[in-house]
Amino acid sequence: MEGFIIKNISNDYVVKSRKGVYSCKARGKFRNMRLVPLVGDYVLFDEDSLYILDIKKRKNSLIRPSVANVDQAIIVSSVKEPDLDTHLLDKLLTIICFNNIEPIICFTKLDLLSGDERKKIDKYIEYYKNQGYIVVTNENKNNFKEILKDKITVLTGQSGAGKSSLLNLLDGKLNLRTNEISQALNRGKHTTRHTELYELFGGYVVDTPGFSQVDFHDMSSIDIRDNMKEMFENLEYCKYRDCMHIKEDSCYVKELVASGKILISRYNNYKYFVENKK
Ligand SMILES: Nc1nc2c(ncn2[C@@H]2O[C@H](COP(=O)(O)OP(=O)(O)O)[C@@H](O)[C@H]2O)c(=O)[nH]1
Ligand SMILES: [Mg+2]
Ligand SMILES: [Zn+2]
Repeated sequence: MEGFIIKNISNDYVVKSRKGVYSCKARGKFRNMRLVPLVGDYVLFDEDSLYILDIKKRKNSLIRPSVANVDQAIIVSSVKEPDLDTHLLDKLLTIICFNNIEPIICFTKLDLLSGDERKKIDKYIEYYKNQGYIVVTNENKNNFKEILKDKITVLTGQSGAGKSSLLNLLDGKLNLRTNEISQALNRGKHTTRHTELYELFGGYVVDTPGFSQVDFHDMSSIDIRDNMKEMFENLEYCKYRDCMHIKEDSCYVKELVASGKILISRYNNYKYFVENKK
C-alpha cells in the first residue's frame, strides 16, 4: 500500500495511508543501499508485515531536521530583541532558493517596535514583497492558512527569533519550550532521533526547527547571483551577459542600488556573499 511517513523515532516509522495510520519498520535492504526512510517520504509498505518496501524518488532532503520532500521554509526573523539581521535573512533566502525550496519570510516581535521603528520595518516588508518573496508576520495565526496548505514546511532562523513560539501559535497542542538558551546543548541529551510532521491548515509542519545547510559551501558566485531575485532578474539589462554586478561597468543592478530601488543592505550582503562565501 502507498503511504506517507509522518513520524520517525529510531527505526519506527508512522506511515499514513488513505486507510489509516500504521507503525512500520524499515527493511534491512535500505541500510545496504545507504538509504534511510525519512519523515516526508512517500513509501510503499506491506500492511501485514508492516515493513516499508520502497521509497519514492525524493524532491529533496534535509539533514537537520531529517525531512524529505520539503516544499518551503519559513525564515523566522525578529525585528527587535534580537534586531533585524538582514545578513542572515538574505543568506538564508539565497541558500533556501538554491535548494529549490520556497522561502517564506516571517517577521516577528513587531509589537516591540515604536511607531517610527515600525515605519522603517514596513519599508523592508514592502521591499521584500516587491521582489516577489512571500512575507508574513506572526501577528495573526490566520496569516498562515493559505501558505501551509498542501505543503511540507520547515522553520529556520536565528536563536531567539521566535520559532518555537510560532509553532506553538500555529498549534497549541505542540507546547514547545520557548526561550531555550541553546538547542545545541540539548542535543546530547536526546540521543534518539525524533522527527514529526504536524498537520496544520491542510499541510504539514516539521516540529523541529533548523536548516542543515547554513553556508554557501557548494554554491558558486553565479549560484549566489542567480538565487537572489534582484541580482538575477535585472541581469538582462546589464551590458555584460555574465555581469556579477561588482566590478563591471554599465551595470544596471548598480544603477538600481544608486537610485535606491535596490536596498543597499541587500546589495552589500550580496557582494559580501560573493566575495567571502559566508
Ligand atoms: N514580544 C514578543 N516576543 C516574542 C515574539 N515571539 C517570540 N517572542 C519571545 O521571544 C523569546 C524567544 O522565542 P522562542 O520562540 O523561544 O525563539 P526560538 O529560539 O527561535 O525558538 C521568548 O521569550 C518568546 O516569548 C513576539 O512576536 N513578540
Ligand atoms: Mg526554540
Ligand atoms: Zn550588472
